[in-house]
Amino acid sequence: MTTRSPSFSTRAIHHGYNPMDNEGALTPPLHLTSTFAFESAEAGGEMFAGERPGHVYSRISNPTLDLLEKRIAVLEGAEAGLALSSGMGAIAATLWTLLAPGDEVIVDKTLYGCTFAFMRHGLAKFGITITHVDMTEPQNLAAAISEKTRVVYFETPANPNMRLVDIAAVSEIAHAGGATVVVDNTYATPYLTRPIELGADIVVHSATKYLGGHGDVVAGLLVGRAEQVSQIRLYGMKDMTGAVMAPFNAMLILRGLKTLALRMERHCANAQEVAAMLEGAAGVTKVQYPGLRSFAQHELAARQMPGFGAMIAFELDGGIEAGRRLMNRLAMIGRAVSLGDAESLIQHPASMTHSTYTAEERAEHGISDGLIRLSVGLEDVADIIDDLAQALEGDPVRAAA
Ligand code: 3LM
Repeated sequence: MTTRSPSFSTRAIHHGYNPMDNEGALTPPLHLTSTFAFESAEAGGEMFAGERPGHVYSRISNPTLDLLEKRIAVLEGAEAGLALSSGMGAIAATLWTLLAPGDEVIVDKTLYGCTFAFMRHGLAKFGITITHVDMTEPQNLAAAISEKTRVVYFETPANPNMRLVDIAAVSEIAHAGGATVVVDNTYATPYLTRPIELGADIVVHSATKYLGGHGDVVAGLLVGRAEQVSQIRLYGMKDMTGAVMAPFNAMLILRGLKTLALRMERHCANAQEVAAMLEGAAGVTKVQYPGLRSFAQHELAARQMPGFGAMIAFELDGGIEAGRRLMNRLAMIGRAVSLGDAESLIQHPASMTHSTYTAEERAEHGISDGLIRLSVGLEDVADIIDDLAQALEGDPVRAAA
């Protein structure tokens, strides 16, 4: 008998569930209930007082969510997990829990548009200072951190320009300054990066993306130390945001997680080929993909990620006008925001996902107006490349055939 602990894909399928606990049902039951009956009035009171375990109300906990929370925690190498209504729900519940007026949060230069807006127009309104630092150079954080800094927050790779942050180096500096490190791991997924193992404290996800993987659900997850996750559950989620995940959505994410490893392998392989094709295509002036040797942080990518993900940012000669023409000529790749679906999706950050930034803010935060973002899907890579090639006009693939 082996004593080796189960590997990633096995845990993604089995962790935390035994069919024999549920009449042999192979698939975990869906607990569609808002509330839970108490055995007695005293038992209910004890549950509210935190003196007796059990479920009380589905805004606080639910058995279907509980399984998903255990599963994401084990996949991320964390003590505990929490399921929320959306990625933004996870981010808001975390930051409302950790921050108070007068505190500072230091964030990387580039963030997903709504996260940027939440900080700049939400948190800032309540007396929290938001300081943007270029964390691609960890020493910049060392220079900026102060006794007011409660949280250090970043995405790696960052949405939409693919900047990477060295999680271990930044976490060390943040901890020396007494700050909590929160990482948005949506782009990488725990299959490619596990920030907790590199020193981060809390990981947040838009589970809408790769974790769900099928474009049919909006959902969020977070993981961290049990005590911190419990605080976020009982304060940030229960009282401050109410952003709990619906049980049915938890089922969809549990189903998505079962194939996460398989899907990420194919996503990465497809994206590597698409990035190489774009880099060699006439009219493409810049391709940002961590798996390319030309990528400025390729060395860090190779060290921090066993695969390079499936998000590509690129620019065309002719700027956004050329970008719009390209998008409009695509026959198979979908013109849509979101990412991580089976379908390849393309969008223009400046006018779509990152339109929450003003033009000046985009320039300051490294989001160029000509940037096009491609989420490489799971279709046959030859078909993805064909569609891009015909839309780029030169059509080298078909011409060569
Ligand atoms: C998008 N992103 O197309 P939800 N963190 C990251 C994200 O990319 C997102 C969230 C958090 C996109 C959504 S834009 C209108 C559509 C890195 C979402 C927020 O709340 O689950 O959408 O996650 O880039």
